[in-house]
Amino acid sequence: MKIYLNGDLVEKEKAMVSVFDHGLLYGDGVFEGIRLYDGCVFKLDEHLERLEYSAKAILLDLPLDRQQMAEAVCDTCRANNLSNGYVRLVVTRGVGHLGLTPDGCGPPSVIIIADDIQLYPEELYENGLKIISVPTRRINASALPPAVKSLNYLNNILAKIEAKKVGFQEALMLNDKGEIAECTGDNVFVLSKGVLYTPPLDAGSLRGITRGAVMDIAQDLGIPCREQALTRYDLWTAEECFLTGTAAEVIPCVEVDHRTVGNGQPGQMTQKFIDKFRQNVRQDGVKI
Ligand code: PXG
Repeated sequence: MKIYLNGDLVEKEKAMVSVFDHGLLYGDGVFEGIRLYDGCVFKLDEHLERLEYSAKAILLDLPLDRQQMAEAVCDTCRANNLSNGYVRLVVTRGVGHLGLTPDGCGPPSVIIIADDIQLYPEELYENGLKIISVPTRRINASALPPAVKSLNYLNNILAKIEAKKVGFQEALMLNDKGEIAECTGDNVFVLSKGVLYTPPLDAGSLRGITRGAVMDIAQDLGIPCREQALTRYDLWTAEECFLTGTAAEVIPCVEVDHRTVGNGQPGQMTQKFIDKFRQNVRQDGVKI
């Protein structure tokens, strides 16, 4: 496997970063997870825009412009003969000294890994996922904008561990007001009385690319979609619920906090979103 590392494509075993890289020392950096479907990178421009915004928000100057970054992503996929997979694009503050200050750090380290993807088993798309809310909260939006996809995922990791410890594959994360923020790496949607709802970004949700794609599908299907603060009660009493993310795509959720959602089967509308999303990913990509 070839890894893109600061302009070179190097063998996996030789793809090393320094122990003084501030991405490792402090989680000081940003990243993206991107999908490749049938030789086309899905929503590449949207991912690169989000990466640029994340970098800008943390005052990190990306060493490559949009076009160069796009080429680096495509080159990495080609170098690995990949036509379907997952691309992890990471930019760290770079190598520096001990101490928080980024003064003396740099240049930023750019890492691109293109690999196969570990998806949820197909069985879960057919029967639905069961999720549980956990004690670890999403970081307050006034502390760190949730739109910044930074390398700091510790609270999401703790949430995942908490869910797994009690036998669930995915955790529902709340914000400090007790409203729904998102799952550990996926956005949340519910369908209630013909309207699709998802938490607003200031509730602590990432501006998910899949979330955006699902909102576009809702428009195409003529289903009203609202960004609205949601509580656990709204999920317990919804007719349908699903999660969205680059890795998971659109996955039905049939149980929240031991309460059955709808009739306990993936909803009909959810199935429409899954089908439409799976169609779109094969049409909307950038050829590598
Ligand atoms: N919320 C969070 C906190 C995320 O990190 C999403 C929602 C979904 O966004 P997209 O743009 O993918 O629709 C994400 C992104 C992984 C992994 O290894 C996935 C994400 C983040 C971190 C790791 O599967 N998803």
